[in-house]
Amino acid sequence: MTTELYDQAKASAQWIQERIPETPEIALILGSGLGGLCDDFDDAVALEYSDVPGFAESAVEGHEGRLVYGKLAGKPVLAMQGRVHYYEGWSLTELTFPVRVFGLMGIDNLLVTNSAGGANPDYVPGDLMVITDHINLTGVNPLRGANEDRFGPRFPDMSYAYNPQIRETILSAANDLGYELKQGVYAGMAGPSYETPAEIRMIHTLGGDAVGMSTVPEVIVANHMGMNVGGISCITNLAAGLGTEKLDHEEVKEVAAMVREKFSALVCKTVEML
Ligand code: GMP
Repeated sequence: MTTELYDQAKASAQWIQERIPETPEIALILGSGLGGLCDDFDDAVALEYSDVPGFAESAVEGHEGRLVYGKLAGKPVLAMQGRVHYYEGWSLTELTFPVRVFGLMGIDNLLVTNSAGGANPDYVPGDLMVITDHINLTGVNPLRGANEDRFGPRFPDMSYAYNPQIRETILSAANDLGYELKQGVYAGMAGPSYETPAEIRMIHTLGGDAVGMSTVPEVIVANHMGMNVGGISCITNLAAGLGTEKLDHEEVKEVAAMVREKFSALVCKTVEML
């Protein structure tokens, strides 16, 4: 079963490599509404997920389903324009498959972005947060099952799940652009229901600053393969109980759209400085 996964990921990596001119230095996972960043790519090559062997397609609004190669700030990058989520029904193996493929292609750096609720009462919608660490509250782990040693060890270290150098680079990029960034811990939930106010109080008490339904599985798999990970969250809403409004994905999309340019500029500058 794991041999099969390895062979499938290898075949997918080869399929992609045959269609792009060089090995990307950085893989990007672009969350809700951020896909537009790929419009800035030079020499772009777009591959529909439906064509890429083994890739799953997201049905969530605001998520396109394309893998886009191109030059961003002069560097070869490979971006996932839209991601799939556990709550859509995909298995964690399916969901993290692209990260396996990126690792086998020899891409060393992964930059993940997402939309998240602010569980830290100091956060407001529109804030950008560098992810310093995460808390896996999904109750599941993508590495469950027999380990494939060619991907990584049975018990991977997660002490530096978010690479400190990449975090510094993101902070420097923000500084250059004159942006203020929050730094905090991302709490990953399975979803799709938003949290209750009691859950948000728990998450904040446990050390979570932002809360979302993505990222954690991909970051675990990337660490398993020894990749360096950086993460940025766009705070799209006050988490449950911190505001008076009900939570709504329309609001999440609206705020993500409002921050899109700033977010894109930060990702672009980070890529340039990495
Ligand atoms: O609006 C739902 C989508 O945005 C999901 O894909 C989540 O990852 C993310 N999201 C935005 N705000 C929140 C929030 O307050 N809680 C959680 N769990 N996810 C959120």
